Amino acid sequence: MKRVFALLLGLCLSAAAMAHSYKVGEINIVHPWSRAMPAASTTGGVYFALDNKGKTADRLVGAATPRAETAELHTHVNDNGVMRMRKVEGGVEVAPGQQVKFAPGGYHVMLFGLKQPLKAGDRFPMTLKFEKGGEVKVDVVVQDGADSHSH
Ligand SMILES: [Cu+2]
Repeated sequence: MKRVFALLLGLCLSAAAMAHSYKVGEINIVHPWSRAMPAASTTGGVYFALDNKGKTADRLVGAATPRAETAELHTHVNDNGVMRMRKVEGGVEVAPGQQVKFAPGGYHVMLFGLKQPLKAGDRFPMTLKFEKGGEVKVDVVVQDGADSHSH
């Protein structure tokens, strides 16, 4: 019985950790994920990689999710040795042949006013808006850390 449970757990974990990706215009959105947060937290971050395999640049200009009141594009800047978050004005460009990573400590989609805590194993929908490609709906997987999956 114990062994069956362990096996099922293993299957669930690998299904949740499996990389998923989406395409809009020239851009591939690889493995959107969010870090699990304590239940009291009302903010969170969403991360993914943007791959441009096409011949023209595109630009991520916005994000929205029913899971939070607002979603903003953020980056971290070094302000005299102190890392601070800053809202990205004008979007994030992805040049042809380039990959732009949204990851902890760098670019991220910041969620404010979470309507439900971010619990590991959850999934929630998010819409990403690109200047040329338009809008695409992705599923964000909530997980404990960046290293629980591989590409
Ligand atoms: Cu932020």
